[in-house]
Amino acid sequence: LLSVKTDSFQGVVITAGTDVGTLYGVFHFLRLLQTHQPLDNLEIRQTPRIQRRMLNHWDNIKGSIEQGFAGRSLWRWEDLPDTLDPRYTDYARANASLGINATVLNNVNADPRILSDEYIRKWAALADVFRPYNIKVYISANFAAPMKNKGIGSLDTADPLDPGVRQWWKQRIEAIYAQAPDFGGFLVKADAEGQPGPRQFGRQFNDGANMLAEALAPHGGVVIWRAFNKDVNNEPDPAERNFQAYAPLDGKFAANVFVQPKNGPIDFQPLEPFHPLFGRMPHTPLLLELQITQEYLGKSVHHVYLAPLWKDVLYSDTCARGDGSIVAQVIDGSLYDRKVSGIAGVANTGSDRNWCSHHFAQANWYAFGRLAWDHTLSAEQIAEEWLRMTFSNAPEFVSVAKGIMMDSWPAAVNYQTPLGLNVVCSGNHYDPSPKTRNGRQYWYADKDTIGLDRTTSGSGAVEQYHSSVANLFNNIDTCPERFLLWFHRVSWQRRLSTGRTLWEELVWRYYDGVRCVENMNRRWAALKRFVDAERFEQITQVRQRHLEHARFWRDTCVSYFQSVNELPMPDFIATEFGEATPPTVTP
Ligand code: GCW
Repeated sequence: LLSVKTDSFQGVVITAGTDVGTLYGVFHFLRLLQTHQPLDNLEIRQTPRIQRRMLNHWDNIKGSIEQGFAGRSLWRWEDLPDTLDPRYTDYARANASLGINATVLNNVNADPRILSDEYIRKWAALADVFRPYNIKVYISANFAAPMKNKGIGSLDTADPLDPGVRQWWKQRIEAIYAQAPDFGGFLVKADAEGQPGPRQFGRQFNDGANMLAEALAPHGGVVIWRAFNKDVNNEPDPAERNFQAYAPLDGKFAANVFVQPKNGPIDFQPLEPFHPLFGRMPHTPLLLELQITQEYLGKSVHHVYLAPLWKDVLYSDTCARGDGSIVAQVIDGSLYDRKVSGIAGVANTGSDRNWCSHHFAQANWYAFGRLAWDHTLSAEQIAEEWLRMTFSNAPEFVSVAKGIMMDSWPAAVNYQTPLGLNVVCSGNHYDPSPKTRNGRQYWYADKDTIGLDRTTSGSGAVEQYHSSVANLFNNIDTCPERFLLWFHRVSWQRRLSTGRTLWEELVWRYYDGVRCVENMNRRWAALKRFVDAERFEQITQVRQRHLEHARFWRDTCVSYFQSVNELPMPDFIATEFGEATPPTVTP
């Protein structure tokens, strides 16, 4: 984008080396207009830092969405390919405005029918709609599809080294490219949570991935193989599993295979240390999986702005090639001078009229796209852009609303999983359930202590990190307190940096998290004059539910932990937080 002024012309020139570059340039120009930026001295040149900027939809063929909280799937499979909902175009345009250039249409818990001729025709029609917006379609493949697809050859094995199986995939892939010539490739969840995989047939992950990769390679397709394999080994610590399964396979994957770990080693918790695989698989392109949909972060009820969480992961130092080898450099390829790169976000879109249910949840879709394009953007800047384009450019509105957004994630960590706790939730991943989760899998509380000892004198899990990182986490004095109970088993009486004991600090954080939500809501109430009545009312209502649920988390957790350690409630509850009585909820 270049502002030009001559005697006969004044304007902005938008140009690029490719057509799609021009499209992105125009969207950027619109963003400048909508956010009221000056246009007279533009000299903006951009290239995306990450090549594959993908949404992963966990949409099922029957129309439901796994961990989706914004209505039914956008894809109307029964009407495709003949009827094309205009929302498909809106979806593509919205994504293109952020630079998102890839979408996996179906759930990683994949229905094999998606690979049938009938369904290929359906999703090839979606690919046709998305193509002008530079969005490539990918599909989640069920690894046992050769055994499950009646009518397209039903084999009695899916062993990746079996010639018949290899042939089956080759033919399916040819059928796909005949309909969708720019098909991106397969995303695969293998040997995890009941999904089939090569291990079932006595083979390794790389055997499975490479078999698919070989069939896709002549067409330019790739395999994205998820490093999420709960069922694979008997390792009781879920934080260790995926590293153990994948680190030994580094260098054994074909050139067109990506391995896709989640941001942390367990599962999209409110806060996790970065996944130890980042920086420990130098010969394999790793594609980072983030979760935009708020599976563990209050679903569509809690307002949690996720850009700070993602920035936190992207800017974690793996130390893989000396200090300053951040996760973002592993992902964008710069750390290893790699030519290929990718990032994925599990989508939070659905057929709700506003796409994402909670009005503020849309900021997370937006932020994912912006960070995938340029991870150096700050969470504040992205929030500000989104607020200005979504609600108002009024400076008083923007600064207050941005403050609310920026406070929301730290608050959620505090009222759900402070100090390195994780998986405190019940099976619905929404409500608290500390009583059923107390154990040696996630954390363990008894009368005197709490936390898991993952240090070198405990399970040794910390050694999955590069030694500089491992040393930091291993030492209780240098381990960041927000990860304390993740790596250490700690006495309730230990004094922390705040001067409070561990028990006091835990209580403090639960109360402080809720107080922060109260504060967010008060600030929101003052913004009424900037927002239309309909959205203001909807947001105000859902904020009230958010607050009540945050209190439920606090009261359930604090009273449960107190029932375990039998310590008195700290005095500051009355003095600092104005609660005369301790919580009475029975966990
Ligand atoms: O966290 C779990 C979710 C599952 C999901 C799985 C995965 C798609 O509860 O719903 O399945 O992770 O990431 O594969």
